[in-house]
Amino acid sequence: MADNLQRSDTETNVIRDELIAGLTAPRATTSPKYLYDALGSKLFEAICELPEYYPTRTEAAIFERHGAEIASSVGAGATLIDLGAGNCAKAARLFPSLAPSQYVPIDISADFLKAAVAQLERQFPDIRMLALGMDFSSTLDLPPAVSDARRLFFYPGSSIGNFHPGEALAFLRRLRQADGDLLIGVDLVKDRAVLDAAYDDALGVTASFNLNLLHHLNRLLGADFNLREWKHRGFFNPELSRIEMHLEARRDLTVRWNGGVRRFGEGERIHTENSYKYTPDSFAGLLQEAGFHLAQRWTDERGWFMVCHARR
Ligand code: AVJ
Repeated sequence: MADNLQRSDTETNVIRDELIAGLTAPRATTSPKYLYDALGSKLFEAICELPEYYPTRTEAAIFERHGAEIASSVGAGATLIDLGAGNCAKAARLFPSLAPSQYVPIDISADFLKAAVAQLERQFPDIRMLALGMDFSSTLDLPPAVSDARRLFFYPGSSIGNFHPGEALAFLRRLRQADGDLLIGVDLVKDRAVLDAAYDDALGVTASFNLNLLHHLNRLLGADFNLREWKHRGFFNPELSRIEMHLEARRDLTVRWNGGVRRFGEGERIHTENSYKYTPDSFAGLLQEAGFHLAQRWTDERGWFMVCHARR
């Protein structure tokens, strides 16, 4: 996602300050966005292929099975705004049924988007396309080239789960204020063993994904994290209805970076990600609180994942 970016000195300093503040806090934390350097993005793609990681394929099955109903609920001719589009593959599978008039993929890395869009423009010459490289979590100011046709924000993959519920509510409100309807994928609360396995798989790909964060921090901060001194933890916290990922120190150790140092005791953790899980009702409540009207929702037979269409 973010590694082929040219950053200004100011951006680099903001990143450093944010990371150092998190790492030196009494309970060390880092934002999940730092999991996605070039290798991290590839490891996430590998996670989506794991037998234990059900969200991606469960959501795809819902779109496959209910595609016609979803299309008739949403209606043709919308401006489809794809939040965190990546390789644009999820949205592209919906083009034949959704028939958007314009497609606007947004991601932090515009370079990556542009290649995907060039390909899609040849495949779907009737759909106007506009790739935007921006951080949509900080702004939704869309350029005038985004058409005034009815807007549909597309936010699949349960990415909403990375936000604390309060932040998720604020984000949904901003989408609504940006004049959009919403098609969103949300992961649901389920048997704890299923959740634990999805974030701590037998092959250790999720462990690698989490530990790779330390390589990324070493590059961003000039730090000396030794990956062999850290252990992946990924588990469901039922009180807070979220998966938590942490990196845990295997022994007492010291980490140094340009201009700083932190000691970690054995067993001490860096909290690297939350992934909130909703019930159909708790998520419907959140949509309603944000001012949306739930038009329709679809789940798989096991009730593991939900896709919602909400109107403003
Ligand atoms: C990309 C945030 C939806 O929370 O399931 C997968 C990221 N982390 N395995 C998720 C993730 C560990 C994923 N999201």
